[in-house]
Amino acid sequence: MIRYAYQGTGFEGWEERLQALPPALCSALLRDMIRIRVIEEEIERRYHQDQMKTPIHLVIGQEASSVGFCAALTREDLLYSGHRTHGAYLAKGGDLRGMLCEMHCRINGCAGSRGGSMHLIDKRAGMAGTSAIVGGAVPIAAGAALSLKLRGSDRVAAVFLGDAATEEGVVSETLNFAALKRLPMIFVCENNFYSVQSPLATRQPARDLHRWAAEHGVASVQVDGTNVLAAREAALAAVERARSGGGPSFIEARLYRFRAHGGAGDDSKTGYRDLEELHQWETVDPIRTYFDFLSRTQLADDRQRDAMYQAAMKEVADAFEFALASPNPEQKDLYTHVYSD
Ligand SMILES: Cc1ncc(C[n+]2csc(CCOP(=O)(O)OP(=O)(O)O)c2C)c(N)n1
Repeated sequence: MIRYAYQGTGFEGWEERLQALPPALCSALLRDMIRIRVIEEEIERRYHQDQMKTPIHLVIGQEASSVGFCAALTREDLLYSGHRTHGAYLAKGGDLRGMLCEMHCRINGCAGSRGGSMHLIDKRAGMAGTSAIVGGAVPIAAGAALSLKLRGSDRVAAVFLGDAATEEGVVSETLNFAALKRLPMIFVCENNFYSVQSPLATRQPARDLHRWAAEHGVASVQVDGTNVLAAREAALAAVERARSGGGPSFIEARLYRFRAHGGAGDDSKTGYRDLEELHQWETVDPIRTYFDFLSRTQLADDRQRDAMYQAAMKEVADAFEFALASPNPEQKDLYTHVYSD
């Protein structure tokens, strides 16, 4: 069976760069990852109660990528994502109550209760939209980047995509177009090695995705997607390139999803991936490795971490209560936002 091993080196050699960062930023990165994990675990715990009227794609295991990349964006920058939306939406500043209302198909849903988990949007936070069509958000982000460029804005448009999205023709076309027009755009490719239950090696010839992207004329790098600081650093360089007119960037973040492709729980027992592989990646859990690193360098301790978990648990409990107390959409609004001629 094919195995995708973790090939990074953790936080080895990162001490100096960490010391150069404001301590408040270092702990905010931890807090934001913990918050996403707690929200995701609570969604997972409640999913079988069948109150949520939506498929879900949990981001547990991939939090360093969501948080690290979004840490380099401002609220005004635009972010798009594919079906695995929760991490990007939350890290960009999306409203949790709006997200949970959306997932329960109640009024106050962030997409007007019409989209569910795969169509989260929060314009106030620059979370510009998500698409369930693999690769579908990518050309839309390019359109936004083109518009920003034509208007002389210094904002950037970024898009999260999975490894499977690189198999969609439109993603090649978009890389080509973005390079040609030097768009202020960032492709964040979260390479977790699987498309549902198909490993990368059964779908693509052996190659590094960032090298493939580079062949389109887009500045490309590969980063350890379990390392929140590495993700942030790569994103900062890409944002700087985009804002200064240097054109698009492609970042391949190698990481792992700890749960099933969709739904609650793990689906590894169906045999498409090796449990040993999952266990190896669990040893580099992005939250634990970062916390260990912060505590080694005296920047966080158990008490602070526990307080972060407590605060997130309280927030998510309140938000669930709000969503469940919200009424269903009204029949009279059925055709609002629906276009027909
Ligand atoms: C165009 C298209 N083809 C197939 C699907 C079915 N589908 C939904 S998610 C998914 C896997 C996507 O894998 P990847 O892009 O690597 O993201 P990940 O789920 O690993 O985060 C597939 C094939 C789809 N939604 N859209």
